[in-house]
Amino acid sequence: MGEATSSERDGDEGALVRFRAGLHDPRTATAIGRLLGAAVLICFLTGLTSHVLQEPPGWLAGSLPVRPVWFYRLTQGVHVATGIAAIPLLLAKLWTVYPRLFVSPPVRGLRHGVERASIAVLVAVALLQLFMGLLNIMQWYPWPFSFREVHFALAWVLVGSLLLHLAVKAPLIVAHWRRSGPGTLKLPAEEAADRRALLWSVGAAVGAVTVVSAGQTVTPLRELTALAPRQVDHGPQGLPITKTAGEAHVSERTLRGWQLEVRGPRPYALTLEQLRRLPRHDVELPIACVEGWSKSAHWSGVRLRELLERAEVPQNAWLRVVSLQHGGAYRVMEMEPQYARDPLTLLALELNGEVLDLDHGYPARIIAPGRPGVLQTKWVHRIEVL
Ligand code: HEM
Ligand SMILES: Nc1nc2c(c(=O)[nH]1)N[C@H]1C(S)=C(S)[C@@H](COP(=O)(O)O)O[C@H]1N2
Ligand SMILES: [Mo]
Repeated sequence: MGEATSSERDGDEGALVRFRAGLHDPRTATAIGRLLGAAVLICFLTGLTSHVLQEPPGWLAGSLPVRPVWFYRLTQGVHVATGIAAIPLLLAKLWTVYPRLFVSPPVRGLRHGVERASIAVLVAVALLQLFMGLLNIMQWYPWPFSFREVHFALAWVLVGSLLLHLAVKAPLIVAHWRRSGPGTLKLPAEEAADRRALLWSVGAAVGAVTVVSAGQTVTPLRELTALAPRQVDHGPQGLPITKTAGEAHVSERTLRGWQLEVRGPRPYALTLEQLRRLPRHDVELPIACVEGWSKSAHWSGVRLRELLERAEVPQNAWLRVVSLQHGGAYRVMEMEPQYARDPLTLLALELNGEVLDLDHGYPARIIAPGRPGVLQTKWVHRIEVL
């Protein structure tokens, strides 16, 4: 990037875009770019965490963390909050560099060509990733493909093209650090004021989008959640609902004659009455949805490990938990032994002091520490050993 401080320096480019240098100066682009880069990195790492917790590769599954109980609540809350904050950063970054995006001739040689191509990919993928993520947490699925798979693939393309971009810019970055300590490249006063105003506006925009959305997971901010897709106080028993019983086609009628089946070396089935007579345990655990909302709640029920011991299921067994729901991506969930054997993992019968609402998974649902909400299966019907 050159050091144009006036709109006229680049000739025909200047005629196309008469910009004020303070708003488009390379240092402004760099300052915003650093924040954006950090946000993308945080999104990438927390995103990978989400991926691994939901679909761990075999070699890792046995060592997924059970503590702290709010592990996924934190990582996915940070993922979505950082992703939202990245949107104004990306727009500001594009604003500071857009005169550079339309230089002519578009390609001046091999190196320049590679640079242009990497930037084109970077910009396109970053825009797609951020807006698709945003639509997803707004519960809008206008596309026919799996959000998760595409979002996962784009994450690698995004990080790859970002690294390529930094590699192409490396000589400039190095030169910048060699040549100038902070403040040596002084802008004229008026342009410096433009630059400060821009940075303050970007900061304010990032702060604003964060404050109006973070309340979906940071409970003290919940009064401010004007834009959050989830109001964490809405919903029966003080907890939001992702999929209602109606949507899952679970009703009093489909539940008639319900029994919990536990399959193992000594399989058995229990009616709800029998289940209620087993020793009760109380835990305080959050539901942390992949879509970024989360809330802690008080659960009461039977320890999963006691149900397993009754069926003489071995300590190191992997489980499959099956819901009464017909079809749907979350009907069946697998559980590694460290969760199955944890004293906090319950087959919950009560939520916040009341019998589970039908929408929260009546008669029985799984609640386990540290796991994504999608794995907290509702309307549990059968537990199998893998
Ligand atoms: C810097 C850009 C981003 C990167 C690199 C990124 C990366 C990832 C990755 C790798 C996953 C795991 C996908 C999987 O389980 O296979 C993920 C999940 C997710 N991301 Fe992002 N993400 C970014 C931005 C966003 C934004 C802006 C939002 C929303 C505002 C968002 C929302 C989500 C959601 C809701 C999930 C969970 C999907 C699911 O399991 O159903 N992401 N992200
Ligand atoms: N059977 C079944 N269980 C399910 C789901 C579902 O669609 N079907 N949704 C999951 C998701 S995505 C979340 S975040 C939690 C939400 O639990 P809640 O609706 O009780 O708040 O339930 C999980 N359990
Ligand atoms: Mo969820």
